Amino acid sequence: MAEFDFSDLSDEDLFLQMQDDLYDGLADEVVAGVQEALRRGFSAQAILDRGLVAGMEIVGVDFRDGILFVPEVLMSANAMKAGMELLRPLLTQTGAQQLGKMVIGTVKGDIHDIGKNLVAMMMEGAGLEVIDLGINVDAETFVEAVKAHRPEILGMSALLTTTMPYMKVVIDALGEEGLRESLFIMVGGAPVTESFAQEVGADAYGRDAAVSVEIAKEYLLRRQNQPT
Ligand code: B1M
Repeated sequence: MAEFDFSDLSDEDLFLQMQDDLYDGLADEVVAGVQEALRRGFSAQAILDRGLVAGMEIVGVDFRDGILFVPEVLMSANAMKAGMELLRPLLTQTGAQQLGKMVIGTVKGDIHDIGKNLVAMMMEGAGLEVIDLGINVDAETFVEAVKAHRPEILGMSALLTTTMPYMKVVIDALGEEGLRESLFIMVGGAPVTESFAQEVGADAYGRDAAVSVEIAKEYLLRRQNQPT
């Protein structure tokens, strides 16, 4: 376990320490930092924004610049996931009635799942049942999941410029199976943009997890209020 005493730190230093520990891939320390922030009454969203996501942004920059390499980034990712696990109950707990169902996955060729997991957790928290297909999901698996679960919403995540075009492959495959029209398709991930979402024929672009939840809720409420 972490031996560092987090309780001595100011709030600002606590979050800076969390970012440092995430950068260094120290899962136990990240967990201890998150616990301390929760003890101080910070919301899950604040801990994500000021600690975990902020830390991962620094990792991303140094990864891009060749200062960090895959094994180190993997350790940071694991530390982030450990911190997120503590936030999971807060993010997924919902007093809301079941709003609808969503199938989500990271597209084929892509193994990045932190953002997708965050979106899934926050969707659950908003009252959606989420079927998470995981990473490296091919079009056939998306199609089969839509047939099996009949969700109102399908979400796709991609973090690589080389994998984001696969979103169109999935949307086309759903069209060929006659499943496209009944679905609201949302896409997201760091390289995805509003115009890319339109290009591939998605219904919405989710800039981040919070925005994605708002878009999904708005769509489901609109749908419920539509005369049948
Ligand atoms: Co990767 N990686 N990586 N990586 N990695 C990026 C994406 C990169 C931008 C880093 C860089 O160069 N700066 C770069 C991509 C460059 C590009 O394509 N233009 C890159 C690269 C190159 C690679 C490899 C090719 C490296 C290599 O092998 N040489 C390799 C590819 C592996 C593969 O997928 N085939 C690789 C591997 C890895 C690790 C395995 C080490 C690890 C992933 C671990 C894991 O996910 N379990 C990793 C990581 C951690 C990153 C960075 C550093 C962080 C990603 C992350 O988790 N961010 C990333 C740098 C960056 O993105 N700036 C990078 C935190 C997360 C909360 O944000 O995922 O953006 P994000 O999710 C947000 C929104 O985007 C949105 O909401 C989320 C929450 O707010 N969102 C959605 C995401 N999905 C959504 C779906 C929706 C809606 C919203 O649907 C409805």
